[in-house]
Amino acid sequence: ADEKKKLMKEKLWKLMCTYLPCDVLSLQKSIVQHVEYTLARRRYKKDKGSFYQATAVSVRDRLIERWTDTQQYLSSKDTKRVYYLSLEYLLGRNLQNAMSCLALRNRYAAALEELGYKLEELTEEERDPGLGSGGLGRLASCFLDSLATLNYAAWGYGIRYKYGMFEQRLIGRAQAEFPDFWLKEGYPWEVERPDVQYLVKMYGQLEEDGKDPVTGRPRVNWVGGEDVIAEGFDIPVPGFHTWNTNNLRLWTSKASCEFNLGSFNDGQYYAAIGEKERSEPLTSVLYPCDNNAPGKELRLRQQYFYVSATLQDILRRYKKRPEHSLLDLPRKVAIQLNETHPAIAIPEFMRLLLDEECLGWKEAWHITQNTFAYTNHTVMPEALEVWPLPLMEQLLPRHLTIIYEINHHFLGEVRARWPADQGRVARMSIIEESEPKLIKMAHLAIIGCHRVNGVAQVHTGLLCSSLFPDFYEMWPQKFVNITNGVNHRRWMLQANPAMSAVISKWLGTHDWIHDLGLLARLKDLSSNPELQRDWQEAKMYNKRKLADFIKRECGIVVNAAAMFDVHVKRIHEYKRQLMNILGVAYRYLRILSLQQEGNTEALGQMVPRVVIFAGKAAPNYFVAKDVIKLVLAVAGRVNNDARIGDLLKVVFIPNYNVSMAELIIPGTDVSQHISTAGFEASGTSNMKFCMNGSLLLGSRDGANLEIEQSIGKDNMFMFGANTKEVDQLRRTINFRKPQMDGRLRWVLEEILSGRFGATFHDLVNSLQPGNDGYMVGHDFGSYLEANEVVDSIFKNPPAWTTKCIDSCASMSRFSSDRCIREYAEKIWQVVPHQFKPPGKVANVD
Ligand code: RUG
Repeated sequence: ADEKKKLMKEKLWKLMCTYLPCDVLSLQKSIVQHVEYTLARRRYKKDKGSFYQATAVSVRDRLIERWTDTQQYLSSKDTKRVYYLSLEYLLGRNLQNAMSCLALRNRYAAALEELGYKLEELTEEERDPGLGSGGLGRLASCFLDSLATLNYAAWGYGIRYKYGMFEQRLIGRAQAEFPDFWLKEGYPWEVERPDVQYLVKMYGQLEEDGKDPVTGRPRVNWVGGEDVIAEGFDIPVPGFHTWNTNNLRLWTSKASCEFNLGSFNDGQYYAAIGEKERSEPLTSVLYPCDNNAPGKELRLRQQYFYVSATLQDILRRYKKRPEHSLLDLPRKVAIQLNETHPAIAIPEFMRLLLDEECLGWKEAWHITQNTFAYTNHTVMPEALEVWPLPLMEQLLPRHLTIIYEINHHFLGEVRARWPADQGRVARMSIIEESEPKLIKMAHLAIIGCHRVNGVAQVHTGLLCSSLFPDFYEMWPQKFVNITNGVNHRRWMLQANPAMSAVISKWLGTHDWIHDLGLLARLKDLSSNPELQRDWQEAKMYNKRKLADFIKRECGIVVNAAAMFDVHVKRIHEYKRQLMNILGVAYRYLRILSLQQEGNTEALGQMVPRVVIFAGKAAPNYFVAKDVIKLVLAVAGRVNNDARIGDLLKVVFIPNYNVSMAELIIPGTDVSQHISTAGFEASGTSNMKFCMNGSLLLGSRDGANLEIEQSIGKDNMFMFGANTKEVDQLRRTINFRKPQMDGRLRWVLEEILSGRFGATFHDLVNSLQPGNDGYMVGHDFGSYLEANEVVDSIFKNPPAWTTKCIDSCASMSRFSSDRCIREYAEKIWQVVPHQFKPPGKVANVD
């Protein structure tokens, strides 16, 4: 019997160690088999949707081999692991990315071609999982890609929202929101893990239960309440041209009535079903706010649910090795909190260590502080999360007692260091003594973590000087800056194959894909007319693609020879789309007035522009929705005015998302990043545009400043007040009544006169001196002047192209690879571990 068992084991081992073949015929077989057997569809029926799904599953099969190998290897090495906790991920489409990572893109394209499908067309079948609302979620996805590519042992954890970021449609010249049920056709990249389930408890009461015999601490039992089950879904995250494949685990909520069979047997069948109904919506919907805390009970429940499941999972994995002692955990585990959204992890981890693992307070606190780190992404007061204390008490009574205790110990330290400074104690407390009392999650995160980082130099500076100066004074070594970065493989190689081919041709190598520093060599060539011609052709190709898309989506015909001026991001007052559209209205009025004057010379000097907007406004953010209305109103007026012709067109593309960004960014000449200084923590699309040979029109804010340092002042169109000036202006906003720029006054009067349809009283009023907190009026003049400089240089294509090439060539610092290496070194203390596959695996693309 033993011999039989051994043979069986050997057989199984052999079979499981057989890697799937990747020649064209095998890929075809695998695709067709998935159409027939996995999807149960007729393979001879032409159906792009099925063939996309089957191709995706075929690619996923090949990812899974690498994924299990990687995980097994990392376990065997007992490496330190990084866990990235984010409530948002904007993954974008996966098919192209995964194929390029596996170096199988060309083979799949060939395989599909023979089956009658174009890979590019199948790619379009993939729906973006909109599991994030803006830059924060996209950053998290870029990080996951770089972590895998650089061979760091890292997992992402998040929520598998059933409804992602809402679908934006434009109805009656306004934004309308529709649910985004992104899972409608299923999601072929995920693997359900019914075997990975955890119970998460909420509500209930605390009962005192004597003293712990070991630690001597009073023991409390958290009883009653509701249990919800968290079930994991895994998405493999491939590295580029490495076998290493990491994991993104997303949690979905399930009712725990499977555990309450008693209810059924008690005749409470309907009550049990009711419980199921109540638990499932927990992970239904993503709150679509960006830089704004929704403050809803459901949001806190989502945060806790996901954090609790994640930490249970991390501890279970850690404890699998008997030699692992909890005291050593920070040597093996680093947990990064992406914003304060998962900050409830601090008291939850303490609870698990104190109540489940029976550690003493000191040990538990030491482990927690040395394991966690926190990234802050905003200084905006409305985005800093606070939770009403009564809500915390009701939902998470045990956590509230732990928060009290953390605060008690912490304030003790503050008092010891600054005796008799009661003001400081009140400022630094986790609890705001308001009515109702509030729990400040940022304070909790700073106290509970060993590192706090901002996401651009100016932003980190503000954290230390304005937002958390007391904490900075207490723990200066805790605060570090790590400027954001983006995954250039997605944003250049995948999104812009035309420009990437030009780069590879002129560098004579593809190696820049691994080492973006190599781009610097292009600087010596940037005025070479032949390189310029290749560059301009690639840009024109991308602009034509974008023009076709605009015609299809918006019914507006634009001239690809015009300057494509793009402003795409969440709609927010601080991002100042309003200033842009007022500038557009000014341009329109000026063209008309020049025409009236018969000033043909000035008209002849004007550069035709297509001004393109895209972005979503939070559904309850009425000012932002008004801005969209104004953009659409101006667009309606300008585009239908026969006198304007090609000189000006205004486009608002609905439902901006990652895959649309991949189309828009490469087709852009100039892009706008014009937030009020001191408000945009970093911005990351500025980096993507610059990498794609677009010049930036930017304010002195966030990462714009560092981009300017890297690419040179002459290559960037900067304007407006800097952070200090804005701060000063805002302090005196109620006393000063500055004269409004005459051009702005003209535009506002025209708007109020009904020239653009509705009169937009509220928006106009928000710009009156005293009300204009985002300094639109202050910066408007310098903004228009910067725009004139943009025009004048665009008229000189060689000068323009030199700037574009020079800028792109100077962007290596903004790769997420650099950024992740900094996190690894400054915060996580981890090194890469690359799995070497058995035998020789050639990169086949
Ligand atoms: O607004 C910030 C961006 O400036 C930044 O680039 C991005 C990634 O760091 O995060 C954005 N953000 C901040 N999104 N939500 C928040 C606060 O909840």
